[in-house]
Amino acid sequence: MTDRLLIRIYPDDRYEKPRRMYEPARVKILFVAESPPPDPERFFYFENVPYHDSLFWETMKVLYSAREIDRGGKREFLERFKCDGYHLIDAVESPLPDGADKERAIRDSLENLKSKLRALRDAKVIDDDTKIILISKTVYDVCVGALKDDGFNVANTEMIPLPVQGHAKQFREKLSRVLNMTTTPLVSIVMGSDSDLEIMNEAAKALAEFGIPYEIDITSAHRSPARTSEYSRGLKARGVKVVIAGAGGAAHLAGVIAAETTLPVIAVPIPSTALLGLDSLLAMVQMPAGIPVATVAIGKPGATNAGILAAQMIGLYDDAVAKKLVAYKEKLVEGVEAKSRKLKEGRKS
Ligand code: RP5
Repeated sequence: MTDRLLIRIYPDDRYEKPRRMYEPARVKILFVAESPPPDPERFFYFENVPYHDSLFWETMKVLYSAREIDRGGKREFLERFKCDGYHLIDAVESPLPDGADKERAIRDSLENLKSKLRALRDAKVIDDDTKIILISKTVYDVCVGALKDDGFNVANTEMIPLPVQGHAKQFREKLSRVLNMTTTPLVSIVMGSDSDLEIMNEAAKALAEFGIPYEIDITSAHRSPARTSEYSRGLKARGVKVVIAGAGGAAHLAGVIAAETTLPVIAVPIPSTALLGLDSLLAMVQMPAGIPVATVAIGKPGATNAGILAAQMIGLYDDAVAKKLVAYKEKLVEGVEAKSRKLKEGRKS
């Protein structure tokens, strides 16, 4: 259904291909930007772009509390963007030439944008819960009233500027405000270094599967002890319910956080040294009596389980998450049954 829809929405297949790679099954937040850039390789999501992608990176900074940007990690951010149910379309389908009258172009293409959004709604890619965030003053000015009148859930109460020409800070502040109104993170995923990100992303993916808002950040128990302490002390007041902490080597991050908060802390040992995570596992699991951390397996399976375990904690009071957990277990059963059938059929032939 979505494939058919994309072909209709993005008739120019230069844009369709990169966008299709990052099309989530269900969109939680749909960003509407101005228009695709002239060169399809410079598309907002497209990973091989070393420059002219400030909209992408400034958005990532807000969504994932990423402070320092590692451009080499773009694919990871893109994957997470998709997994978490974010998507972006443009108000104008084709690139605008330099000096074009943007306002007029967006106005002329408004009916087209509305029919795209209706098609997404009919295909259940977006629904009443999907928040639409309009990026750039022109898009906001032209579209806000028209989309609201059509029953779309526009989240902006003010325009958000494009993060160019000195507006990056204002972009981040305004986008954060809109997002904070819509989602408060319930789980904090923290890690000692950006080299842990690939593994810790698995926890993020698991949380996204259960529709649980999370934040993700880097803080180190030994390299930035004051920052770690401040971060840990502020968690509860910000509404976070569970912490997932990943670290490699001596790996005291989870223990240090647990010392500073009464929130449950789940520790993920990262295989980042010559001891392949056994060092971190033992450090984490051997917390002395009084400061527990719930330690999971080394590496990606552990990170996935940390996400599921956090979901189970949230599911104790959140019925929607509890239902998703039941459905998840049923899917596991079905998966085993399908494998069993396949095995038996293979042996017959
Ligand atoms: C730990 O040291 C981090 O959690 C990471 O696993 C390991 C190596 O960090 P980098 O040297 O890659 O920054 O604190």
